[in-house]
Amino acid sequence: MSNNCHISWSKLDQLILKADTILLSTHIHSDGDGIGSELAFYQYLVDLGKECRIINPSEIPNKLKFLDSCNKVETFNSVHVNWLNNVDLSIIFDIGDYKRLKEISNYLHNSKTVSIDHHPSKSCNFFDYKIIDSNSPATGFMLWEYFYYHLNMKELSKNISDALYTALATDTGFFRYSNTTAKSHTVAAHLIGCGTNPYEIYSQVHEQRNHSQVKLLAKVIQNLEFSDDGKFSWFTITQNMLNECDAILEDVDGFTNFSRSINGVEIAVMFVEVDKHTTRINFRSKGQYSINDIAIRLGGGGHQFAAGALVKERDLQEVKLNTISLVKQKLSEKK
Ligand SMILES: [Mn+2]
Repeated sequence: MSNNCHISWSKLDQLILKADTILLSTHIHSDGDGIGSELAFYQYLVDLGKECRIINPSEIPNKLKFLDSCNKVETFNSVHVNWLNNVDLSIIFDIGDYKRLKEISNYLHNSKTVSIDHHPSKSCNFFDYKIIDSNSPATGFMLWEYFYYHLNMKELSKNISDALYTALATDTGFFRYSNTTAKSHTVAAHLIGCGTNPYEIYSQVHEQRNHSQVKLLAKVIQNLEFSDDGKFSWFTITQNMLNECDAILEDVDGFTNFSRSINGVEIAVMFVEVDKHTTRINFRSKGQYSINDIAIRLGGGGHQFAAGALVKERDLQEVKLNTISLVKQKLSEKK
């Protein structure tokens, strides 16, 4: 495999070399890419003899717990403050915007901070050093390049391999989305060669749906709405619906992709009532229309065809009307 990697990793090596204690973290509502990247890097750093902790702003999703059989992923609470205040180096994966670290971002002023990310970076000076590759399908893919090319690690342990495979597979929709390339498959093939079993990972991530989630999906399907031309599909999940199905916010994962999968739909949007004054919006596009510009206008961000926003201090109906009109406007513009 040829190395077409243009990233300079040497600075990261120097920072790791100088650090004794290292924090790893990722964004709130962590996903397979964030958790996989953290766990792969954790294993690498512990093997180097570093004191390392993974502390995230929110709980690890149930469907990813199989990766963390040793319970290394912690959720931030006040007992971590002292450790965070004294940490030498913080490496943050897949963050997009440092605000998605939530409270953790308040305690990193004494450490060197590094962002490793494939999101288009929001211009901010929060991090001392940023390693960004927005052409990369996943942050875990970037780490694979670091290990394989920069560190010449041609053999990866199954722990690291499973974690990186999960990162790459989940961010590419198991090698279906438009960010899937020949290189994604080449990397996957290498990881399978290191012992990863693709079906085992797929089954863990996508074949453990609980009954609450299926009940909620049934409600969503019944309440799907469409624009007149059928290009735009949206749906709403209220707190009432969650309660009726005994479901939690994590259960809505993948629903927007489901509505995007409908014939003719180009843009799918999910509205989730987080509380009376907070709405979470997810955007998915089939690839003809970019939607992250709308997410950014609403205070969020993300990738060109997969983005989101959390809108506060406005009620659900108002947020919906505003967003629906922005999407319809986008669809009426020339491509
Ligand atoms: Mn990612």
